[in-house]
Amino acid sequence: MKRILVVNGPNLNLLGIREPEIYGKGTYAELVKQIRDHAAARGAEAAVFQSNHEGAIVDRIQEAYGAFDGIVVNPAAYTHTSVAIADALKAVAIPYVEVHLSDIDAREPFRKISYVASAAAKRITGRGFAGYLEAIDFLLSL
Ligand code: CA2
Repeated sequence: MKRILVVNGPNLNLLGIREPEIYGKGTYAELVKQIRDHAAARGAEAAVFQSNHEGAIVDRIQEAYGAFDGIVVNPAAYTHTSVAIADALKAVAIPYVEVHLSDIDAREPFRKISYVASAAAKRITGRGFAGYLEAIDFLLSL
């Protein structure tokens, strides 16, 4: 059975609480359920992780080495700042998809910079929760 790790960065645990016009109305718990159900329907397994701490995200990515077939990552604000998360993703050499709920290229200029983009197998932005499910399908097709 293929295993997919989904990694979510800071504040995504607050989904559904504020800014529904940018991030949608769904809660974080609903996102996790959709991801798990989607993977299971395709005969795969998804492990979902969220942290507000950069080092904890680096640790989780390192632990994925040899244990997962693909990673779906939304580093949230760390997308635009973290060389450490980008390095960890490169180090484990597991194919990964960069996902963002919003269209980061259509927002503030600082959101156009992504440290994880260059080594990503695919980038999906502005598709809301569906972006995570499309990312899983892409990774399972590899
Ligand atoms: O669009 C995305 O998925 C982002 O990765 C979300 C990050 C943002 O910093 C990135 O530029 C784009 C922020 C997630 C914050 O989530 C919230 C949830 C509820 C209320 C407020 C923010």
